[in-house]
Amino acid sequence: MQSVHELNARYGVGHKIHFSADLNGLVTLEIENPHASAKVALQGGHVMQWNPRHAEAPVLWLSDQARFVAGRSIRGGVPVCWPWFGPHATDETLCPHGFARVVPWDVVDARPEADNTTSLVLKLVESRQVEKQWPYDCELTLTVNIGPTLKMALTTTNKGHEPFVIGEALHTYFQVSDIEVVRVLGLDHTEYEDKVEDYALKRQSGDISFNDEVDRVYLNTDSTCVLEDPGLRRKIIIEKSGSHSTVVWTPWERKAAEIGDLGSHHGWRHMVCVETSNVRGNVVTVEPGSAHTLSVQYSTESL
Ligand code: TA6
Repeated sequence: MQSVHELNARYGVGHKIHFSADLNGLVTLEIENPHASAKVALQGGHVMQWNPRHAEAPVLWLSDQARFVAGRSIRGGVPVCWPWFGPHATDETLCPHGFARVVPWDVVDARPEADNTTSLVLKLVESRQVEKQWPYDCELTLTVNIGPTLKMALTTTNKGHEPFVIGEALHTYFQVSDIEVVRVLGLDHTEYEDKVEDYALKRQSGDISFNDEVDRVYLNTDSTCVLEDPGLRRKIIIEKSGSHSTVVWTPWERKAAEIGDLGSHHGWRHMVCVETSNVRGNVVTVEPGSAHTLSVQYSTESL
């Protein structure tokens, strides 16, 4: 008897691109194709879920305490941090990690591809709220391809006459069996700033494992990272371009309790963030009339 998993993989479900609005008016886009299913919130251009049919467990972690409220960031999936990372340089009243993840985005394109994947192009909607925080003639788009891999490209276009500097990250929450059994490979010998120790500058030795809060900004690295999870018998491969920083984060128990929406039943144990980014010493200057793209591809393999 074939499993549902095998039946789906064999017959697929055709293509579905379905928009719906919840009671708060937040618009969600559900995607089904023979390779994968996904869920995207238009607010923030926020990919919340990606479930390739070959995977035994979701690849992205979404908190069961995530709040779907206009103007609030959704805990989990792939929050888009832009045009700054961390606290604003001068105004602490502004949203940490920038406003992109908490403002409306619009659909530029959503279509099935010949290879049975689904492509989306989303664009941040210009508004007074955005202009007040970011007084530049600028466009931000996110191109997403949903299939056996998840591909994302965040493009900043400077349509004005003066350069500007951006900090940015795809702040991705990956689903793991348990934070204490996973390792992150690919950053050996890489310099990093340790936010747990007041940004002390250190160098990575070997693979990254976790037994307490980790909040590290790995600098000047374009390395592919691999998240190995023996508990789920899988590895997640994180290939990037246009990115020179990688942030690795687990809040651990105390910080998770402070943050408050990291999931019931120790939800923090089942996630780790590996964030493709340009932050701290790797922020990007976008010259007038030019565009900059940060891209990433997630794929999974059995361990
Ligand atoms: O990327 C790690 C980090 O900067 C942590 O310091 C923590 O603040 C996390 O992001 C979550 O930030 P958020 O604003 O989404 O709660």
